[in-house]
Amino acid sequence: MNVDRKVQTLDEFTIQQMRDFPHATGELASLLRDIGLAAKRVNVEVNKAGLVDILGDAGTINVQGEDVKKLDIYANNQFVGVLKHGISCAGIASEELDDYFAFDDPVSNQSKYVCLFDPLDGSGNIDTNVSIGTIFSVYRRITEKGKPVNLSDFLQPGKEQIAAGYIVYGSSTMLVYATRRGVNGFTLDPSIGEFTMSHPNIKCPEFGKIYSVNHGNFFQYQEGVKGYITACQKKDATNGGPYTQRYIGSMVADVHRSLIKGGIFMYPGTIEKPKGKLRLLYECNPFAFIMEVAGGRATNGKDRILDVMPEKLHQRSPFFVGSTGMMAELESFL
Ligand code: P6P
Repeated sequence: MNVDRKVQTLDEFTIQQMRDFPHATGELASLLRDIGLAAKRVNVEVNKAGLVDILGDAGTINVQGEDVKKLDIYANNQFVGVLKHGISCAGIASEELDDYFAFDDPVSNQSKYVCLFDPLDGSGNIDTNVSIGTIFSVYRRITEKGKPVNLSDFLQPGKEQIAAGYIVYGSSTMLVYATRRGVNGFTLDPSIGEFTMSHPNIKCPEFGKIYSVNHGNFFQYQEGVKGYITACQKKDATNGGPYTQRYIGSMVADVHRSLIKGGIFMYPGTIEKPKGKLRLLYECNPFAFIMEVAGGRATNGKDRILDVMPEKLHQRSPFFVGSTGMMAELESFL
């Protein structure tokens, strides 16, 4: 009797990982399942955001009698909620929270991991129906188990990440998850309400023909960045130019495209914001980890992003990420 599966769900994938690595405690598998559950709940609200706007004048109480919260606060609460009541995470840091949040209960204090989140990146794009996303990063705690986590558990360099991923709420809803063993993409199948493996073992092409940057800041960029952007617009660009420019203004969508099709995404520092806009810990590091596992690269214009030693939870960093060939091209200008 053939019982081979045609399509593997996220849960089946995590169980398979536990079968393949019997010594694993299953905490990371459980963490990924928790994230998948929260992502499905957020997806429901994101998909009806427009409706809520239409119904918004019904007041601040929704049909379930709950306060209608801002969507990114709602998203934050979903991810914090599943992790606080799970078995794998001792605490989280979030773009929506000023400080880290140690769960500090007997079970959580014994958990192995901490998570950092941007629960709903690009939420300003919701009212124009542009893709938005959740970004997450997982580290092993470095402080002693049995006690609450502290800031040092969160201020680890990106190269210490155990796993990272994102959910893109777009034309379809996709969860992309990376460990050192590889990057896998799961697309939400609404007919069964499960994320199902759709993009196994994602690799970033060595070259692409799409560069992604906010041209509006062009005259504020350093000379090398301006030089590279100009080179992308010329026929003699390394991979046969001129390249196409695509910039959605939603990091998850722009970097996801660069990962799948090849390309380069840049959020450089500017005269007004020398450190750029993107956050190191829960935007740059997770995407740098994912991209490197997939064969790409990520820097801050000088150093490998994953080597940067963080000093503050919400510190910003210039960010360049994408195909190795295009990153090399860029660096020849910096
Ligand atoms: P700008 C969204 O607000 C965000 O944080 C990222 O998702 C996106 O890449 C960036 O800001 C866009 O910023 O300054 O180009 O509008």
